[in-house]
Amino acid sequence: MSNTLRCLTLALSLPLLAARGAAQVAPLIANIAARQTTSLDGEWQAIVDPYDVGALDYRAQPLKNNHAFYMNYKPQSESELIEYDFDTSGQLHVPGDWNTQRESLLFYEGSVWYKRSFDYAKSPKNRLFLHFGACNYLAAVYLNGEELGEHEGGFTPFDFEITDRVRAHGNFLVLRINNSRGRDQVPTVNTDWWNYGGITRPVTLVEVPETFVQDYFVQLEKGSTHQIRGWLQLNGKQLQQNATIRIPEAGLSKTFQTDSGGRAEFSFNADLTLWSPENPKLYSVEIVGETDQVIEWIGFRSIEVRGTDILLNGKSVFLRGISIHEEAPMRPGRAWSDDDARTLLSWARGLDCNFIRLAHYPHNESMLRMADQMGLMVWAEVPVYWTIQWESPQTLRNAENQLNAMIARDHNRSALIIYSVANETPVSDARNRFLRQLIQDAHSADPTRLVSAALQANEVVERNRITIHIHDPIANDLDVLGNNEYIGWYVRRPEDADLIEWTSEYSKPLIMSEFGGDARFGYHADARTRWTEEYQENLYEHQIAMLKRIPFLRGMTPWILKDFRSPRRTLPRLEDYFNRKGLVSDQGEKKKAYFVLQKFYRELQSAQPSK
Ligand code: GCB
Repeated sequence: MSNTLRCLTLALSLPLLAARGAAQVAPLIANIAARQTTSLDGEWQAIVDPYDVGALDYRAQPLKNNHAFYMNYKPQSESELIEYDFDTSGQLHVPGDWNTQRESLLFYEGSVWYKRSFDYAKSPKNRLFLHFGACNYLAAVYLNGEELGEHEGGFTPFDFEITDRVRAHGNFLVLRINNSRGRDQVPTVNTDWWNYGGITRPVTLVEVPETFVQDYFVQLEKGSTHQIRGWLQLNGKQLQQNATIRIPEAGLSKTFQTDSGGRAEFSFNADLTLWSPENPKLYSVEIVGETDQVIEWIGFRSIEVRGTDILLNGKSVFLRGISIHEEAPMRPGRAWSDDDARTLLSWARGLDCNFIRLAHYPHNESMLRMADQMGLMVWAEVPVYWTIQWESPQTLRNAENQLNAMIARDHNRSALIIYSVANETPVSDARNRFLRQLIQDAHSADPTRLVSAALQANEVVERNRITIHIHDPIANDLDVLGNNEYIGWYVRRPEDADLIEWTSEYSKPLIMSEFGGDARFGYHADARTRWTEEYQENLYEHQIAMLKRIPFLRGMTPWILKDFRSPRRTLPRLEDYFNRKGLVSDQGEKKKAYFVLQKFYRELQSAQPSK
């Protein structure tokens, strides 16, 4: 696939697409739920196309005529040869992965074409955008037989402006989604989660005034609990305007002038009730221009690091966390809805968590908004996982795009405190350079959050003493260190945790970002028998005893809340293509280890409520 075709959500890519004559790539529009929207969710026609015959001819050249599926062409006579038909090819629900909608697609990796028609009566003065929550992995988008552009990356939103292309009647929108894995992609070919393909998040038409509030950042200044600092960005022709930030409940109304680029930066004092897990206070914030206004719920809190401490609103906090994959709680497939988020996060709340790790890629926006409401601090991450192609500039650009899109979508969520740029990546010069660039990107896109990565420390055995020493060339660049370890599962016995000492070269907080072991719910035997609930329970007991002894530990996100599908997990009856490290089963049944962790978190909570 040519790079020049890729619809990147950064302004960087604009000239490339313009050169190809594709539609203008639109910058991300913040908070689309607060705009005038029309949902395009529902049943879409779908053609499964493993050989890409809808895009390429038999010489592998791009099809340009009515044989290309995006033309949605119907034969004009009995004799005309057209070898595709959306109307009789079956349907897939959007949003949703295709894997769990048809049995034949469970393991499918390749292309699927989606089509739906719509009418749209747009106000002549307004502009119209087509917004996708996420499509995994590569999406080529066509409207009324013309290409709008492409987007790479399975977990971030993107949109196209279709103001001049939409018709009042009979629009047809076609997408080719391809979820083939590739070495140079992000993630790369090897992961431990299901490669769900499809239009996995909602599709929305967003109508806005000619000049509209495109994005804004309204947060407390780094280190402050009373100074709001931020910016707003207009998009359109009337870029110089008066713009007002209003927080009625806090008695605030501040007016600014946007510059010729449509931007205003601001800083002002505010007397606010701070957001925290104990009191997840959100304010209605109005961003009002002369031509448009958006209302948003925003919480205000500060998050900082001092020595080995993490300070929330100036006070030391221990992050009682759990890792979560974006899988639906009580049905197969990707999670995407408010209900999915509510159920997953209430399981975390039930454990007495104040923190969640949204692994290993940006989760849907509902998860972040629900975390804001439920008072769960969030670690969000990009799928820079295991063995990325560190030497490839294109791979780096792709990872940067995904990181920037995640930050752009979620930078007003008070729950979000940590951006993680990588998971278990093998140390090398090229990897260090790659990750340092991402760390720098995250800090400059949003200086208020902490940046971390899940590292892997090695053990040293010296005369009966086992030490695990935190050392990594990128550690100095991070605000918070993450570390994954599997003592008692992949290495050693659970009891060996009792003998292990942890040391660190850095005066920085550590989050144990993973530990755990597999258990099949309902399988019982003694604690030495692998795959039983007793084995997992025993492992958690020894882990917790060890973690309590790490002086610089400031949080943990055990692996993982719920069993999740993984193609790596082939063992019949025990795995059946599921990673079974969940504290609850894929059916929501709680395993014994769930209660061990819950007990520990309850003790921590009652020992020091703000900890
Ligand atoms: C890890 C990975 C995680 C896996 C887990 C496991 O270290 O970060 O994605 O699922 O181990 O279960 O092996």
